[in-house]
Order: sequence, then structure tokens, then C-alpha cells
Amino acid sequence: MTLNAYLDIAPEVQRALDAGQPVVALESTIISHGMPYPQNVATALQVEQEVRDHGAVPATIAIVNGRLKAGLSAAEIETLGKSGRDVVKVSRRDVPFIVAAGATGATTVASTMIIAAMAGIRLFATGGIGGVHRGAQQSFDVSADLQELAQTPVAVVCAGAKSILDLRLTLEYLETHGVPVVGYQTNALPAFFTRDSAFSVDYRLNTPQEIARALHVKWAMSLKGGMVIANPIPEAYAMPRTAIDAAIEQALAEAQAQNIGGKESTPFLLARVCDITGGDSLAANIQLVLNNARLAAAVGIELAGMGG
Ligand code: PSU
Ligand code: MN
Repeated sequence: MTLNAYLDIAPEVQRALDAGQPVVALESTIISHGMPYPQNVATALQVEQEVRDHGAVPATIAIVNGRLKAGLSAAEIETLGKSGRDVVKVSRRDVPFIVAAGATGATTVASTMIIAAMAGIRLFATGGIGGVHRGAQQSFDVSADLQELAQTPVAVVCAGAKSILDLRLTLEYLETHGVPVVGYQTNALPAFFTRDSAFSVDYRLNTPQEIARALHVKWAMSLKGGMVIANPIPEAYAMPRTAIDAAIEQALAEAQAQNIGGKESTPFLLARVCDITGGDSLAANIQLVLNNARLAAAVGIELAGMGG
């Protein structure tokens, strides 16, 4: 039972939580800032359906008119998707201001984790997490997602991180803060569009049950924080590394030339990589999110069987 005066849990989500059934949180910045309209809305609805088809209840998270929402209506998803980058991108820092103003905002991995935890949801599926940006030695640009993973008990199923980031430094940062990076059926850290990278995960686990057991034990011991569950993009949708690397280099150069920083940096890079690579990267992006939704549902079912 969650008592939070600012939080609305959708009835379907509340029923599942009360019954100890699996619930998978989904973020909304991926809708507003991560993909173009109308594919973003279609994808968000398809991901919810994929979670349902695999035996869990989806809870897409956002802030709507000042209310923290765990579970959105199709109309709310449409509004977020159509507004796109005009919607406020809300990370941990921004949450109280958007609520106080009665405003609407799309939640990042960090703030989706916060609201999921308030609602009692332990699993979350998305595309890619934020991380340590390339050049962070100078810019200090480190996503708040990483600190959130260190302190909030929600596991994030993702396809690794895009190489707009410095993957080596991202792993170092996560290690320092005690956040495990698990590879699902892989030893290599997936890099979003590609199934692997030059880096290794901390632990390779081969079944949803093994992942659920690690989560169950971590939280049963009251160890704080979450976990990164890195799930490689399905082989059929993986992109050639050279094409994606070239697009990322171009996007990074443009960001530098235009002096893009702060919370604008990730949305700028995502939009440019999407434009430069055209439909291919979007198709890959959609498929990897669906793949992550399936794994999150499967882990959720196992976790529910262990009593959460
Ligand atoms: N990476 C992606 N797609 C995304 C994001 C990151 O491949 O949509 C979004 C997520 O919402 C993530 C946020 O939490 O960007 C990170 O932004 P920042 O680097 O400003 O913390
Ligand atoms: Mn940043």
C-alpha cells in the first residue's frame, strides 16, 4: 500500500501490485525526446502491448498536470508524443518544480525509477540509459540516471548505452557507485544499435530466473540501488558498426560546434543520430525496446514468483 499524495497509480497497475503480479515500468522521455512523432506514440503503445502479451502489466510513467503517474492513458501518451521536445524533460532535479507548477513532463530513466519505486514497481524496460558523455573530463556531463541506479531499487532492462557516451567511463562510474551491469546471455556490453562493444559486463546471466534471483537477494538484504540488465538488440535488427559510428561522430561534432550542453545534449544527439541514419536506426530502436519489454516481463514473472 503506497500513500503518496502526489502519485496516481492506474487502477490496472494497482490491482496487479496488490495481487503480487508483475508490473513493468516504461519511461516517457523516450516518447517525447527519443523518437519522432508519430512512430514514438505507436511504439509506446506497442511496447505496452508487448508487456501484456508476455504476462505483465505495463505502467508508462510521466508527470501530467502536476500529478506523478504510474500508468498513462492512450490519450496521454499521444499528447506526450505529439508535443515531442516541447514537453519538459524531467530528471530527478526537475520533479518538484513540475509538480509544484501543475505542469506536464516526460520522465527520464532517473525520474521514472523514482516514480516506479514510489509505486512499488521494481522492473523497468527502456531503450538505452544515460551515462558519462564523451569529453566528460571537460564538460562534467554525467547523466543523473547513474546516480539514480546507485540509490533507487529498480532494475532497468536496456540495450546497453549508445556510443554517443563514453562506455568505458560509464562502466567505471557504475562500478564506483556499486551498480551491477548484467549481460543477458552475453559477456560483452551491448552498445544499443550493436550487440557488443569493446567492454565486458560484470556478470553474465542466461535466464530470467537467474536475473530475478540476483535482484531478489539484493533487495532482500536491503542493499540499496538498482541494476542494469543489458539485453543485446536482436541479431536481425543490429546495425553495421561503421554506419552507426559515422553518424555518432557527426552528431557529436555538430553538438560541439553548436555548444549544446546540459539537459539538451542527449536529446540533440539522439535526434541527430536518428536523422543522419534515417529509418534504419529508428527501426532498430523500436525492435530493441520491444525486446527489452519481453525480457522485463519475463524477469518480472520470476520475481513475482519469489515474492518480489
Ligand atoms: N538514451 C537513449 N534514448 C533515450 C535516452 C537516452 O538511447 O531516450 C533518454 C532517457 O530518458 C535517459 C535520458 O534517461 O535520455 C538521459 O538524459 P541525460 O543524459 O540528460 O540524463
Ligand atoms: Mn547530461
